[in-house]
Amino acid sequence: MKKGVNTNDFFGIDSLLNEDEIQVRESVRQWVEKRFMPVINQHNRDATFPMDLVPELAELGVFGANIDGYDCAGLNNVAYGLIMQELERGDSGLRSFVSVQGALVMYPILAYGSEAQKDRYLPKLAKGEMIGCFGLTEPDHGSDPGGMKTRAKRDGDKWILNGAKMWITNGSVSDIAIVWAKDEEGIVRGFIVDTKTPGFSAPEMKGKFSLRASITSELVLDDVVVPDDHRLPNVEGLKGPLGCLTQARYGISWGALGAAMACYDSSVEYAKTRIQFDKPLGSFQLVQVKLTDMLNEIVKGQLLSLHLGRMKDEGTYTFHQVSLAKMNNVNAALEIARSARDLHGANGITDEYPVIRHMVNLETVKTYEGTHDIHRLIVGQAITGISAFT
Ligand code: TGC
Ligand code: FAD
Repeated sequence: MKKGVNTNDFFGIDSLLNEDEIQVRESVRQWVEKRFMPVINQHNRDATFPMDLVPELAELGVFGANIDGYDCAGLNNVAYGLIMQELERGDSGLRSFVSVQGALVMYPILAYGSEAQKDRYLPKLAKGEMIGCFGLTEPDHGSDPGGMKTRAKRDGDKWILNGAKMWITNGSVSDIAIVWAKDEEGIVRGFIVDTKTPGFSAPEMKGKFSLRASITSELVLDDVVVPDDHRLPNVEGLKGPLGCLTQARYGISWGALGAAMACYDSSVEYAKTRIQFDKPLGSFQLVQVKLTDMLNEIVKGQLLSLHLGRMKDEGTYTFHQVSLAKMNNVNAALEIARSARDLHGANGITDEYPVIRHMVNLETVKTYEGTHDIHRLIVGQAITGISAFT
């Protein structure tokens, strides 16, 4: 048998990364391997998130890693993407925890908040001393957040919030919630809600078969009084929350590749060691084709996200391009995970191997942050100039 080539970097993509980017990737990869992998299976079985690791994640600098100042790491967007990749190589729930904190809680405060709000919240969120969640989706409004029923009624220098949010990552472990609500004129506004405020509750949602190592909650707002200085002053309209989603979707395009790589690596190892018909599985043409298809999609996805990251750093990317990358890479990762599950035979349904966990996680990743079909329609709108939604 001839020795295989290095398929970890089949297209020499490392040559397009600088030393800092590679170093960040390696340090996060090592942390995930050493600190997260030994505990993930138990957390996945118990449907819990390892909250005890939050201080170490903060120490690694992963919360709001692409933000300058406010005790954040100030990395470029490619290094940030590589962090997402390595976290999701561990588990989509781990990447979710970090992307919600950075892209959906810190980003809106940075982009739409007052200086006082930035000074008050961002350093604590960066250090993991405060955890946040993002409440956009409602029981009756998922893909169409513009139809939200949650209301914010002005009362002097205060607002009174009423409504319900659903499927909110980290809702019941959060200190603050970024809540999106319509005012009396129907204008969408963002609020930083202290989760200890009377009338606010966040019951945990149970029974998930996917993203088990991630806390998902409802948010119930029953006459929650929020001071006006907790409103995000520099944005109004649906483009506020949608602008945050662009940040998170960018990270997911990288993250999904991490999950795909974990499935691919496990498949290569399995194909070399599992013997059937007196030969390793990897000697059969059909198995080689499966491995080739996996690697093919990983390489294409890496190049897509890398170019997108460079454009993001230059400030030239569009949200339509982000939709295409999220849509493509998550779909490819899910197909890779399904193929890997098949290749592992019966072993593929146990948590002795990571593939079934990644496979079911990726069903969520394909749905949240805009479903696959919603992203196809966002790109379709860019192509035709016609919205499929109105
Ligand atoms: P539409 O008229 O298209 O847009 C309203 C305004 O927003 C602008 N816009 C965006 N801006 C920035 N980034 C984006 N991605 C944007 N998409 C649209 C748009 O230009 C317009 O601006 P303006 O100035 O003209 O007012 O609004 P629509 O109601 O027709 O929207 C339809 C649609 C489908 C695009 C949108 O609502 C959508 O993306 N739906 C999917 C919902 C979604 O992704 N929800 C995610 C919830 S958060 C979550 O899942 C967290 S998961 C946890 C984790 O990440 O780990
Ligand atoms: P629906 O909108 O009801 O869609 C159902 C199906 O119909 C999908 O296949 C969809 O593609 C299709 N569909 C809908 N509209 C159209 C159309 N116009 N044309 C064609 N097909 C269409 N949300 C938050 O705000 N914050 C969070 O932190 C968060 N975390 C989440 C964590 C998990 C584990 C999950 C599962 C979800 C989370 N979400 C969160 C919610 C997520 O963003 C929504 O589930 C997602 O936007 C889809 O909404 P929906 O589930 O209501 O599906």
